[in-house]
Amino acid sequence: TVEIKINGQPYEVESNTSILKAAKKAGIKIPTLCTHTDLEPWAACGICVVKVEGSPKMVRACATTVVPGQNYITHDPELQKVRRTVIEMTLSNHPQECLSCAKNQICELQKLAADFGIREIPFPMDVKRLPKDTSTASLVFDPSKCIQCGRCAQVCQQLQDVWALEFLHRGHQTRIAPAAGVLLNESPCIKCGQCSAHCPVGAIYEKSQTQEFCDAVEADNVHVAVQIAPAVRVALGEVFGMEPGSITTGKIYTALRMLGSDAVFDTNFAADLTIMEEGTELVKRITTGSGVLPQITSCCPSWTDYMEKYYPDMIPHFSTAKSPMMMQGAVTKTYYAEKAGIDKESIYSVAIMPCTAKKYEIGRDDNMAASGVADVDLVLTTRELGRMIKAAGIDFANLKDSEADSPIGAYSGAGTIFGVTGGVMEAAVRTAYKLVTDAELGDINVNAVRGMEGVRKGSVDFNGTEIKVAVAHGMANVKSIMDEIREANEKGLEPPYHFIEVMACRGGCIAGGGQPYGTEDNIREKRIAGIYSDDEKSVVRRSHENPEIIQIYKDYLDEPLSEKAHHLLHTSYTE
Ligand code: HC0
Ligand code: SF4
Repeated sequence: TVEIKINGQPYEVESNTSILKAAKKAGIKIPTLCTHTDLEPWAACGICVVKVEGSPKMVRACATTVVPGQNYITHDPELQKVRRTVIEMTLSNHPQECLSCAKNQICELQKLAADFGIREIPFPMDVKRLPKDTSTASLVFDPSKCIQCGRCAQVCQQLQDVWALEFLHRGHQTRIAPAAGVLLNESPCIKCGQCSAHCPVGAIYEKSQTQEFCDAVEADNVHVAVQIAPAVRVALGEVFGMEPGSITTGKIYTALRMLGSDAVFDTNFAADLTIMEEGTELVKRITTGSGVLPQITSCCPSWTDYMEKYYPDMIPHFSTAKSPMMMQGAVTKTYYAEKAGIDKESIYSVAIMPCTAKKYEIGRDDNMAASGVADVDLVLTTRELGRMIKAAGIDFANLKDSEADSPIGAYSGAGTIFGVTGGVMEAAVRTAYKLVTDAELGDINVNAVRGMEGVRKGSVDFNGTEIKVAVAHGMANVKSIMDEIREANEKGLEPPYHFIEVMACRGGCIAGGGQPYGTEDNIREKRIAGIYSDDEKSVVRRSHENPEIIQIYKDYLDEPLSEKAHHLLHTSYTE
């Protein structure tokens, strides 16, 4: 640590930390628009300027490391004037459409303008309107609202290694856009939505489809069946002022019924179903030598898209199991429809997801493959559900809990941990162990695959057989593992692993691109703790012990990988 002063007060801070972070630790907020704790600073916006006592220059707090003994002035009239001018210039070149903006009330520029008490815009310019890019099913990119802070491009490049977004042109013409000026759906974009989750203003946001939900609820003879994803339950509360990580599953079920849903199910049920199929597939690959190893998870649609674009040679490694969302849709329109005596054509199947790529996933070909009609009709993000609940005047934080509907609503703790990085792996291990050894795993918490390291490798002892596993999250972290597998394949070596889990977003779905704004590592940790505590509180913690899972195989699917299961629950990939 080093000793510094901030506004004359002594502090001991970590060496090599930035002035911005040191001040934050000391409880002093230096405003900024371009930095984010997920990203390296690149000093774009110029709002975080501070003074070093004794020096005539102002420095940018985000990109300047503390020097022992220095005294930093973070707030004085001159600094405030500089910051105010930058904010006024930004506002001058920004559409004045706050009332109808996707980020109204949560926009960081709007907040700064409010904090600085800006009452008029001194240099109003004619804002150049550029067309909105609505080319993907997931996102809307409105370049007119872009303030060139660069966060989206940094996220897309640093965290996701996709490089769909970059700075085009130079000088005052600079703007952020897909490389080479193409539309987003013509770019390498994987629809993860991390750009939208990091945009401080309303320049990139999810394609809002809440009206479609309202229309379905209003329509005659439409049976609206909704599922909620694992990660939604530990984040939605944030929209209503609850602590990140608060488990609100029962409140969400209640709210969905108040919004007019006819049946409320849980994607966690299908996560258990995925484990039955994907776990059995894994065990088959290990014990019979049919199919290549390692098996790689395929439930993250951004990862699937990325793999098809960049690692098509890995297709044989991909589990053929559909994602839980797609499985839930498939059994909603078949098994549930038959049991409830409802015509599948009249069911409108809605998925509430922490993810923008899930909107893209239902456009993939196999959405029609199971039931003959669309298995999932509509995907809404956690943010969209939050808005619908607000618009309906529902006091979410004080709602009573209710239960999901049968026969596809019950879930185990293994199903819920799908929402965190390493969770699919851990859930699979809990069931694969039973399938291989015919005994139950002693310590059910598989700590080897937990944590926030970008790549985690470990092994699990299956009664004398060592099962080697690896987990990667944040798309930029997947390369080292894929290269290892590719090299082993090319040289004809033993596969380095048996099973790999990949999630595109840092932390897994709990930090998906459709979650409430403001996701940073401290929030990720709280949501993850919420998920693990949901698992710990569950009476049933292994997918194969979920009574509704046992029932669906008995009544309908026969056994994992049966012909019917193959038809309804498995998919294929294209180069
Ligand atoms: Fe996920 Fe899923 S865990 S991808 O992160 O597998 O979005 O929450 O719903 O489908 O279950 C997202 C979350 C899901 C799926 C599940 C998987
Ligand atoms: Fe990049 Fe993901 Fe945004 Fe696409 S959705 S531009 S891949 S950050």
